Amino acid sequence: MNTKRFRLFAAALALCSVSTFLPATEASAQAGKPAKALVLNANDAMQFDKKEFKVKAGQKVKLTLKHTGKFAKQAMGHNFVLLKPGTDLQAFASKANMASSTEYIPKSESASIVAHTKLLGGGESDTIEFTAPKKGTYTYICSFPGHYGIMQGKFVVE
Ligand SMILES: [Cu+2]
Repeated sequence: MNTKRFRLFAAALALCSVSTFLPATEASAQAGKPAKALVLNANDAMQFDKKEFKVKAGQKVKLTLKHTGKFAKQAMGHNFVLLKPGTDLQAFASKANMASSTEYIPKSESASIVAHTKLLGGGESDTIEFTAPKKGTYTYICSFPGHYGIMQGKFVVE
């Protein structure tokens, strides 16, 4: 097979793998569009500055979490953890509390996590890119011990 044919073949394969995750209309409507940039700030008073985001299914999302405070991450660490609908927040958080070696991302619960940032201290930021999952209302939290009760919001996929 020549190179040109091979490229076409590879492109067709890539399209097939996308369409297994999303209905064809949603995937094709979002394909090739620039990522939607979202910014979420977290501070030393244990607060996120936004309570809701709205994106489209299949849309590329580029999310930046900024810790605008001054405290070290051991004292006032923040992250962004996007959870699948139906996740028991309390159960997830208690697993997260014990996961200090993985910065409060519990490996045993990875099936409940859509995407997450690193754990940040004051002045730090982290940007992650992911594809918005299927339609639904997802919850995001900070999984640092004791934070999720206040530090949470809705991530609505339309
Ligand atoms: Cu936090």
